[in-house]
Amino acid sequence: MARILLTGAAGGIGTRLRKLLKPVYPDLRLSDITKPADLRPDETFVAADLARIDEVEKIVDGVDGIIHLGGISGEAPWEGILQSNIIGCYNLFEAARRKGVKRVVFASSNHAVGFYPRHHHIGVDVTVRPDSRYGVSKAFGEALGSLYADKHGLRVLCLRIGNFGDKPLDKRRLSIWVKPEDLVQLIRIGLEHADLRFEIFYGASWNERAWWDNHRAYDYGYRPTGRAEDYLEHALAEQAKLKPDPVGDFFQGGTFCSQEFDGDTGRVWKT
Ligand code: 15L
Repeated sequence: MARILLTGAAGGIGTRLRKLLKPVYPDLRLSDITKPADLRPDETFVAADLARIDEVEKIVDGVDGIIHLGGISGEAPWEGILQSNIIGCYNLFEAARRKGVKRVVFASSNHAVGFYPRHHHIGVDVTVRPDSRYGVSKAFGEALGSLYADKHGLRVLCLRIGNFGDKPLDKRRLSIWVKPEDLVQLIRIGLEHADLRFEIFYGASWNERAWWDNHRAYDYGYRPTGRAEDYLEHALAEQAKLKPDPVGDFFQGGTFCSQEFDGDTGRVWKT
């Protein structure tokens, strides 16, 4: 893999990943709508608005693989999600096809399936159950990836990222935490593994309380190094500071489920 494009390079995950990816892919092109504040002289940055296909074609031109983190990274009003995550994601896959890019790693999210209750253990073969407009945009991106893989031969890996960071932030995150170095491992499978055509993996470390069956990632050689239980005390202490959230605490997606919730709790409890 010679030249790699990282979209969303100025965002939370992108800022951290840039530093971990540069030694692996020295010819790394960074993009975002605004320049990262901490851009170093040895980094290459090209600004682009994902909602404009002409700009997306420019950043995609000449790259072998794309790590697509770009877009809005949480729940937001529809217009923003539509422009950045729906139109932006379409533009990314379509520009990749037009420019002959070989591989795309798409940053999906656990929020594509956030309305599964926590007592359900799910794989990647379940029906999507988004918990937000943001989650719907991630399910859309996975569907686009599948289409471009089947119809145009693009190799695509969708990563349903849990919670990225140095340690699990609370009880929920003990089940979904992903250590930055483990996310890099997963991305490298997407960009380099010879057998990969289209897959969805969970972007999670070795979490004993996981709600997800991530065996497909392990089949491709994934060996996470982060262990959530090592941070149990910290996570439970942080949890104790939070107010109870009957809807959010029941479902995998947490506050993304309880936000704007005016559904039928009696019915959802039975799911
Ligand atoms: C996500 O998809 C978000 O991008 C991130 O900000 C967190 O909210 C994370 O999920 C999570 O579920 O903790």
